[in-house]
Amino acid sequence: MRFDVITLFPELFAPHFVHGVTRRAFESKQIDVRLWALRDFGDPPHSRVDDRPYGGGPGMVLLAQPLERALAAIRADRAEDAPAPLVNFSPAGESLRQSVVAEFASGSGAILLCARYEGVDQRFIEHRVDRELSIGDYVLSGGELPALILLDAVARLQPGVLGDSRSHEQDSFSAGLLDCPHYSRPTTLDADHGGASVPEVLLSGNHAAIDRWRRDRALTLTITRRPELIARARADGQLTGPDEAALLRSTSSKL
Ligand code: 4FV
Repeated sequence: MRFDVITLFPELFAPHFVHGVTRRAFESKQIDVRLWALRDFGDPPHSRVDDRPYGGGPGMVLLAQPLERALAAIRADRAEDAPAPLVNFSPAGESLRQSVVAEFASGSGAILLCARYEGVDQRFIEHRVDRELSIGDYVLSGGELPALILLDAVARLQPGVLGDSRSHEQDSFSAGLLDCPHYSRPTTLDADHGGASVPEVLLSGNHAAIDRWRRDRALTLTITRRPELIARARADGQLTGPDEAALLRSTSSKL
């Protein structure tokens, strides 16, 4: 799949494509990222890409025309029948969730607009942008980090990227729940490190019991920290009888 990124700072991206498990997806071009420097499409004579907001006020706004030129160049270069969606990152967008990531991970890619300054001329958004995504209720200096977050989350879902595909089947949110706790060596920490031991069930080799224990811990943590996720999982029919029993136990134990 191909992602074209419109950005004022293309140099911010490359370091993220050569480290960690996702490197394989980028180097193998499973995720083919093309970077387009918005400055190359600026208004002559000084490649201007922003100007003051009409109506006054602080800051600058990204101009529509340089963005139109960049988009036209990308569409011509992609030359695809089904035009890829143009995505703008903004606090006003729909929240980026694992379900949205999964959509992109099974698609043909997208064009990612990384805004800067106060944002983008609204006419370009209304006329050209297909989808606005938010990574959270805070204001960033630019859309590059949100774009990298989407690319990272999509890359790790590509076949063969995570050593064991169960890894992402079991992750947080793919089951609509927070993840269970994880433990590794040693089975018991020494006293000055708290002396805590690993839950016995994890050493039992009884995988049905281990899966049940992990599911129950994920449910308990989720009902405590993100009860709205439990409501959504229940509404989506993702909770079984034993799940509801575990939730009852965890909520009644708190009473
Ligand atoms: C943002 C967010 C975000 C707003 C103005 C870029 C900045 C600047 N994008 N989730 N939160 N974007 O703060 O996605 O242009």
